[in-house]
Formats: sequence, structure tokens, C-alpha cells
Amino acid sequence: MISKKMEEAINNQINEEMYSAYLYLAMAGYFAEQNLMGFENWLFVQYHEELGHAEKFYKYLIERGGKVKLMAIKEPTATWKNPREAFEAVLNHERHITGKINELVDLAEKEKDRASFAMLQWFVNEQVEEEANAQDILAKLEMVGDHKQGLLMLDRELAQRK
Ligand code: OFO
Repeated sequence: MISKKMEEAINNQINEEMYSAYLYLAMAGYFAEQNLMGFENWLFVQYHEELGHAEKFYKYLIERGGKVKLMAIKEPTATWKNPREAFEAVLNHERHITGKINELVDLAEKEKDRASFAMLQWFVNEQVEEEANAQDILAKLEMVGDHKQGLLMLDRELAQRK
């Protein structure tokens, strides 16, 4: 049986992951408005990944005999100055989520909850990838600067994500 503290922390994390999904869906919509459908595709795939993260925590909580408690998802930002600002927001958000995962790992250690500690290792590794992906796209956007042609090339690259 999972502890009440860990149950509460995982329920909070389900909300964090749902907010991530919501944020990236809002961002996909923002890119669709600019007719940058490759960026829209990348973020729409990311939205699904975040739903998958929330589901992973949800399933785990049930497996451990915990009680799922869903909370309101806050309204995400819906507009950014330009693609670079949007991806700065992605990177900052992923750094925030990495912090949250690290707090969960600390709690699992404190509570001597080995099962949660083991489950969380997947998320520790996933966050390395999440931050690296955001960093990579942001670096490319910085290289591209104000050149429309570069932006369209990057858009075509991001359209490949499945
Ligand atoms: Fe769930 O990793 Fe991004 O937020």
C-alpha cells in the first residue's frame, strides 16, 4: 500500500502532466494559426506524450492501491511573441517538470518507498530527453533568427515527428 504522502504527490504530478498536455495543445494551436504545421505536429505529438505520462502515474497509483484524485487543470498561456519565445517556454516548463520529478524521487527515498523510486527512474530518464529535445529546437530557432526560409526548413523537419 502506498503512503498518503506519496499518493498526494503522485496525484499532484498527474495534474502537472495534464497541464503539460494542455500547454502543448495550446501551443500547437498557436502554431496552426501561423500556418507552421510542422511545429503544430511536433507539439500535438508532445501533447499525446504528456497524456501518456499522466496515464502512467494514474495506472501506477491504482496498482499500488492508491486513490486517484483529479484536480482542475489551470488555463495555459495561449500566445507567444514568436516561435523562439514559445520554445523558451517549452524548455522552462520541462525544467520545472524535472524539478517536480526530482522532488518525487526525494520523497520516495525519504519514505523508503522502493517501488515508487524504481518507477520514477523512467521519468528521470525521460526528463533528460524532454529537456534535450526542447533545447535542440530552441538552438535551431536561435540559429534561424528572422530568416523565413530557415524557419520553413525547420517546420518541414518537425513535420516528421510521429
Ligand atoms: Fe511529462 O514531460 Fe514534459 O512535461
